[in-house]
Amino acid sequence: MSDLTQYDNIISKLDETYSSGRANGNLLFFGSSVTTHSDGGVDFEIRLCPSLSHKPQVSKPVVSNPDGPFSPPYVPGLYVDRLKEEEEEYVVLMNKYCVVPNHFLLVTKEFKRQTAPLTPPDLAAAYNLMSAGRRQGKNFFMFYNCGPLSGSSQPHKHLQFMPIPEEGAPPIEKLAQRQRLEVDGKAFIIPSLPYAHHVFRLPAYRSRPLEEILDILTQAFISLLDLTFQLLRRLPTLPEGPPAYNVLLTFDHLHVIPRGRAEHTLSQGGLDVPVNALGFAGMLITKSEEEQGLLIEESPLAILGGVGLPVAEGESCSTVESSILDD
Ligand code: B4P
Repeated sequence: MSDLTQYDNIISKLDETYSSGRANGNLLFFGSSVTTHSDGGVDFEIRLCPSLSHKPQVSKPVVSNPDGPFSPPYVPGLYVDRLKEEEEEYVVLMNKYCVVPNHFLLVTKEFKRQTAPLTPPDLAAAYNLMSAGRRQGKNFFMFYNCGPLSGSSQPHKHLQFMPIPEEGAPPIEKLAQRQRLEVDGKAFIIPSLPYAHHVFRLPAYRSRPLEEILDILTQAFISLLDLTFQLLRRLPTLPEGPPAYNVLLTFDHLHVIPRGRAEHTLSQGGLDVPVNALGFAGMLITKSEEEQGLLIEESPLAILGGVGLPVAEGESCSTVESSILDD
């Protein structure tokens, strides 16, 4: 059993690190406003963030740290703490370019690639951070952008944690919660979503010993990844580069969404809309009112369909995998 107090310590340091990071100029906050737009049963959160157009391009070389911002020396104002899960060491950093306060990152201490799948320690650390948040009345979900086509921009492995209101859930997660499953312990798809995806319903928070839940989470990830690769193998042409997919983790579900493209080109105006895992949580971001209008006109679900992969034939039913849960 890993040391859970390290997770509590990290969560309790977030507010202060966020405030001091902003005050000393190491953490840049971009103000935004949110509109809800319903599309195909999903209440999409469309965030308008004009100041994001002034954000520097992360592809530019960082003079202060040639190994990248997620390797030492860390910017002191963004560094929260380190932690260890099994044999894996991590650091927790505040997101430098923050749209939602307290958005933070879990970064591998040694350089690992962002094209690598999540490991059992990655998943355990994510679940433990979310649980520590819950113990302190702070709700987070985790997202992971795997591979260049998934919307990632940093090559060093990092999982991201997005705050959400207590009792709240990202819009597509709410749709997953509404699915009535005939059996537990099987991957399922949400029939109304027009892109390939697989979801696994996790045992309720604290309904089983932590070790058991973490084991189920690992088995669920392996099972969803296997389904993703089966789907990729059936495609007539593989998307370019290493396999790309997004992962979302809440207390109730694990979602894996394979990607075919990093951006969707809007049919009106030809603008390219980049989409990361947050898009598949039902949260899209735009930098201008014009872009926001065009995005809504195009339909958020069509945009997700444009950057995802087609649903495999025969996967229209809601459960798709053999059981991994012991009764
Ligand atoms: P990636 O996995 O590589 O990519 P990303 O989340 O899509 O963010 P990207 O970097 O492409 O930024 P974008 O303009 O799309 O994650 C890298 C993460 O590291 C990001 O969170 C990034 O901000 C952060 N980062 C980069 N350099 C850093 C440094 N030196 N130190 C610490 N952290 C660093 O989006 C800009 C911001 O808006 C991002 O924070 C993104 O997560 C957020 N965002 C995007 N869509 C959103 C939505 N729908 N709602 C709320 N926020 C949203």
